[in-house]
Amino acid sequence: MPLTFELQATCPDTGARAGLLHTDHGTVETPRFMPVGTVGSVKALAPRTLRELGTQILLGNTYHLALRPGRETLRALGGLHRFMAWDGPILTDSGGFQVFSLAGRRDVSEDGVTFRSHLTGDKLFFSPETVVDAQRDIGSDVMMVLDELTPATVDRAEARRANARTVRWAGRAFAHARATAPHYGHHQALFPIVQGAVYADVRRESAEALLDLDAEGYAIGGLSVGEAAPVMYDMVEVTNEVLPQSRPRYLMGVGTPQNLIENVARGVDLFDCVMPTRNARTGSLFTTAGLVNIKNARWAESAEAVDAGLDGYHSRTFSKAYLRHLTLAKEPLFMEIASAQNVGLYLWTMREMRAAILEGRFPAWRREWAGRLAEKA
Ligand code: PRF
Repeated sequence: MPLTFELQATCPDTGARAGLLHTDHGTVETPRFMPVGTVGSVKALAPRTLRELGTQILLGNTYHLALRPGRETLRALGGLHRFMAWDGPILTDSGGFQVFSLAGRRDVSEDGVTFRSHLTGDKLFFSPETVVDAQRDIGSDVMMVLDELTPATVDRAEARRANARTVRWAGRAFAHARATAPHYGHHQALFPIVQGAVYADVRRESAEALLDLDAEGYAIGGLSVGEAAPVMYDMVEVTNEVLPQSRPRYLMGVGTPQNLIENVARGVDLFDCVMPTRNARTGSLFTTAGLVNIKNARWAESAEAVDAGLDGYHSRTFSKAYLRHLTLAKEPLFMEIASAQNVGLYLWTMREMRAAILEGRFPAWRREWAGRLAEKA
């Protein structure tokens, strides 16, 4: 079945929306955060835990999965859902962002990108077409087109040039996806990616050009790459003025809980970010009481729960002193508890926003929480 998006409510005072995204692996309530499972695992969290935390859709990375375990292995084992034992929806990033982060190890032409594997040093080639083929082997419910990333500092001419190529590549990706079939019996949607750096006119031009594809959803890329947060918010706003109300909008690789709130207020439905899992591994916790550095001596004898404001097992069961001890002792269990806390907090934030939008009290919720979540506990 094609991917469909059902708009349930819109906030009369902001651009916030609540909706349902129907996929062959189940329905996703939006707005939603997608935990990042780059290589087919959300670090330290088993699928059962992810479900308990409220995960409804996960993200995987084509670049990493194509390198290891490789497309043939995934194909032989029936795709990523079966391989990682996650039966909910999966969205895969195209590899564009990863390849463009390989400074000095890549060569871009109109055809595609040549790069060296960060694992073996082997020379590899990604094109708009091969990246669709790889995502067919992975079997993600939502595939992303290959895009050309630019640094935050590019000038307008370079942003226009790179975006024009991203738009041409999206056309090729859609033509290829329409000419190929999924391997595993479920539908695979393909989302194009709006680029345009920090230039409102290039962003508008990008979104308008991609409308012709009549895609099942649209992504916004090239943000949260070093620009100031208000600039990101402005770019999301101008982009969402052009994108259709009737399609889901996914803001790639964003951000802090405060960034999520501000972008939901501007009409974004889906997010992913490594921040909750990455910060967990350095002892930086997101909690309903604000930011906590669990290594701080302040918590040495704290019997308080990791986060009494959440109702998850990991957040309620263990004390801050115990988690601090595990972190300093580098005990693997600290990764599980801290990751469950941070992913749990992100999912809680999204659920709270969704409920507030459905109940017509999103502006009040935003006033109460946006600052609170960003303060030091
Ligand atoms: N493009 C792709 N993946 C991404 C991004 C992008 O622009 C970003 C930018 N924040 C994160 N992940 N393909």
